[in-house]
Amino acid sequence: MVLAHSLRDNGTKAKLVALFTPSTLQEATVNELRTVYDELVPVHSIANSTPANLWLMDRPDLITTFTKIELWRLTQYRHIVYIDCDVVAMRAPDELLSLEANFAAAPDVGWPDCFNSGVMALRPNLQDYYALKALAERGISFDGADQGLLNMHFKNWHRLSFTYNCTPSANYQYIPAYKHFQSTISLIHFIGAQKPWTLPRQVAPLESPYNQLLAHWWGIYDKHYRPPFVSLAAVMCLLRRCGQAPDQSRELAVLQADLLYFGMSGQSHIRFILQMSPPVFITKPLETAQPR
Ligand SMILES: [Mn+2]
Repeated sequence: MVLAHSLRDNGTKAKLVALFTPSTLQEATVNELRTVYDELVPVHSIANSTPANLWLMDRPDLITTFTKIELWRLTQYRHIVYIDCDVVAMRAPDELLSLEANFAAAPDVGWPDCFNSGVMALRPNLQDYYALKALAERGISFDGADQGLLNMHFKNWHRLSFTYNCTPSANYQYIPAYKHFQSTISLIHFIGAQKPWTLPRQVAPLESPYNQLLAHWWGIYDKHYRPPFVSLAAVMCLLRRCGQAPDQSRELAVLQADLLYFGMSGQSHIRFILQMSPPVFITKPLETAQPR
């Protein structure tokens, strides 16, 4: 959602399409996607049935990333600029849609002879699709995920500038280069197991490039999804009123309070506050209190 908003806020003229796996998403989530994407394309999830190499990276969570192969089957599109959902746009990279190359990507910061598969400009075709599918079925991928597999297939890739897939969350950072090229960055990619939505809005030190980019991601989220400011006092008031409500309504009140105060990512925060200071919740309710 943040990715789509960041592209639109930066004036993209491209049609925005989201790939999704119906088996793993709730209908409400799919409907939410519909509000920002022009088109949704359901795809089957493709798991790696021999995932041993994933453990080399300690990333068993990447087990179904072979699903990206489905991109090459979408021959209804001539060009696709694929962008991972953990990317945020600083400007719209529309020019990538008119590249001559069959396949283009930016170097991976951990091994720059390989490309990072979080941003790819490609032309769907069944030849590549079946070749990639065959590799996937045999579990051929040096890292057990899509990136290893795709790098084994596309050996002569057209190199895109790192500004199209800048990865500030990597362990190694070349800060002087970041400062030098900062104004030309198109896409920021939050690689690794930690994602902006699992991290707080503000992380110290605030001036570090990574933490500023994290705050930028949250800025877009808040601009589009955080309701107008609600004070913590108002939230606590709401919780107090539900103090003696039946369990189910209490649960609802906690979620409602989370949503009001923290936005969608804050669900654990209110729960944490309640665990730390249960009196807030046990306070004798007003006689007239109605569960909300
Ligand atoms: Mn990614």
